[in-house]
Amino acid sequence: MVKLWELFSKLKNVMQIDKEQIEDLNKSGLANHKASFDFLANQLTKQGHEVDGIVKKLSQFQIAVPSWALGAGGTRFARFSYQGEPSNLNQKLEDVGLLHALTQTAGSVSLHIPWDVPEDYLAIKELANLLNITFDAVNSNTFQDQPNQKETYKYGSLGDRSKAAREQAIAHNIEVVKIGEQLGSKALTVWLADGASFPGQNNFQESLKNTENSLKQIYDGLPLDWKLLIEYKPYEPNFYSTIIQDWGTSFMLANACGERATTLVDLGHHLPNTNIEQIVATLMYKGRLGGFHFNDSKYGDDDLTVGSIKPYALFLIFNELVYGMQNNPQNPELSWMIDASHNLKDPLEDLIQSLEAIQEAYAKALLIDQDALKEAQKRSDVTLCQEILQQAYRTDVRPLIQQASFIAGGAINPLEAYRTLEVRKSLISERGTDSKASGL
Ligand SMILES: [Mn+2]
Repeated sequence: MVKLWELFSKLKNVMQIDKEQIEDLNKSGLANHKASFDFLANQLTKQGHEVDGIVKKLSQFQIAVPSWALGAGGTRFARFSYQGEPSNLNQKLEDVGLLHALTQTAGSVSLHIPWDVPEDYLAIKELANLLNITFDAVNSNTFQDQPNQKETYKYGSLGDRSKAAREQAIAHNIEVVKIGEQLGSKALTVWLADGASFPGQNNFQESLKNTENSLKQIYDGLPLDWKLLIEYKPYEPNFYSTIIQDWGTSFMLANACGERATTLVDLGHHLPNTNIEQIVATLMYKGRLGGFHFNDSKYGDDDLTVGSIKPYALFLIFNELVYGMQNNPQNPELSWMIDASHNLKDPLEDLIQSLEAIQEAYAKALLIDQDALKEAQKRSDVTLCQEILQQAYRTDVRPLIQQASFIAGGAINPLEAYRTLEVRKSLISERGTDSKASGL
């Protein structure tokens, strides 16, 4: 009895945006929205598109928010905190709940262990339920040492030459899976910092062999309805070599593990000008694209707001994703996640912008006339091929996204609603000016 009462009192204090508040806000912009939506829907219908189907796909598209992106990030030089940051797991879920209430597209959270180990599983699940969010992939952490940890990860973890360090890292991953199981997650994401900063530091073949063997042991410990997502990255924190440096290495390791092991593409984890859309196509063709980390970058793993630097590249990537979802039934259902860091902007505003950019790229990709493109390709009409892609890209699809949010009960303009409701001000008065989010 005591337990139930405690839970109730905890839930009573949850920061939430009511449906009525959003409905009220939507009233003022509704006439304008309706006019632009009807105009666009009319044009698209004339072009042969099924507008209702597109809007439905957009409202079904859910993106996981990473628990580590709700506070201010930092650079290797400094971290400037953002006021009202969530300082515990409950508050992180509240933040995702706020994003979801406004956008109706942030329906899940991706946790990082050990930063987000729940103290009370029942209470956390109740809170997630109340906020209408689920738990997406759980992330392990073997790139930093934790207090009282026996072996160090300074020189590596799953691929380290020390057997004891490898065993500790494997055990940690299995532990993360157990935590995720209790929350209803269905995937484990492994990103390794393992590598070398100087030539001669590591034996490449030994490192790869150790990593492969460790991943196989983790894979063998996965529940049968779970996926293993293997992330790759060319450099950083190591600057000479990284063991899982590219999609090919990840793909090879996934193959060595088994069918439910897949590759995770993080947009920032490529050398400049890499053709990411082609990587997406290759992996989907082979049925091995398991997940996606959205962000944007100018130079490296900059973790900037999605769509802020290269929106056309994002559109081309979505073209391959849409094609793959329609033509590659051998590929598993994808885990969609944001992996960004916010140093200047309000993290929640930044995430609203990212969610919108993802929806925008997806909507534009859905508008590509695939039949016409195939026909133009057959005739090698290169000019027309480009025109067909750009016809879709140049369409202002925002009314479609607004409609998807509106019919699902979200705000027509989430960012404006966030500001009108003064959400950050409420968060600051609730949590204070110097709260700090755990994580990077
Ligand atoms: Mn990532």
